[in-house]
Amino acid sequence: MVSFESLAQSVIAGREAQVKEQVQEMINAGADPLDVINQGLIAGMNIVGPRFKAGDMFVPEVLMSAKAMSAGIALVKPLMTDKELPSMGTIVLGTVKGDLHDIGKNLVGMLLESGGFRVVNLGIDIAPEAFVLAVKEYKADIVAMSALLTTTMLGMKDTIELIKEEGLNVKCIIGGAPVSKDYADKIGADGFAPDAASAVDLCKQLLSA
Ligand code: B12
Repeated sequence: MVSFESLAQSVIAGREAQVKEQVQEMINAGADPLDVINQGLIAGMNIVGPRFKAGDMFVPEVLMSAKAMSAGIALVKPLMTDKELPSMGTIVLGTVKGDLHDIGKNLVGMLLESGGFRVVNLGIDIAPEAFVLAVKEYKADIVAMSALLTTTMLGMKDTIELIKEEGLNVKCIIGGAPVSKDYADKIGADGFAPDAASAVDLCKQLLSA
């Protein structure tokens, strides 16, 4: 059987076809789906995150790795019960109202997923009411909002206000090029992260606190 180390390397290299082949081979050989995920697929992404943060890997490469990892997970997922699927918590993710930028948000989503979180990606142009509905429906632990325009950043404040008004027990984090730690503090967000790898650390920190 192909080794977990070799599967992890295929994820790091972003070779989707090879990842699928190796995962299928492991499934056929009777490997434990959870081991395939943790020791192969996620182990690979665990190398990608820090490399990206350190500037040794760039956005297109990270996207390819994340896509390869997701393709592998899609193959093993049907073999597992919901109970077995590793989950660090549920995160509702979206780009705020009026904003159509989603490259960074999707990268954040992929790294969070590879970090073991269940991610509900609502997409772009998400109104505060839609965030609130999703938090209730998916019993989210964290709401993660992205904005790339100075004009749409205000949507984050509106969403946090509505969440507080509704009395929901959920952490709110924000990110995107025009957003800062100062802005997060100002609007009462629980956290800010400058990039996708830091977003994973931030969520782990918030949920372990
Ligand atoms: C690609 C792009 C587009 C694409 C978007 C395609 C898509 N599917 O996303 C298109 C062409 C559609 C577009 C449209 C527009 N754009 Co545009 N766009 C960009 C561009 C060049 C890159 C953005 C990007 O993808 N970066 C790469 C990703 C990986 O980085 P990122 O988004 O910052 O995400 C990282 C972090 O911020 C963080 N992060 C992101 N989200 C989150 C969320 C959380 C919770 C956390 C913790 C972290 C986090 O992690 C990510 C990964 O490390 C930027 C310029 C720039 N350099 O930022 C302009 C830019 C954002 N756009 C701009 C503008 C003005 C527009 C338009 C208004 C242009 C127009 N006149 O039509 C429209 C607006 C459309 C709309 N309503 O949203 C301006 C914004 C100016 C401002 N300050 O408001 C910018 C800065 C360009 C500029 N210098 O003028 N755009």
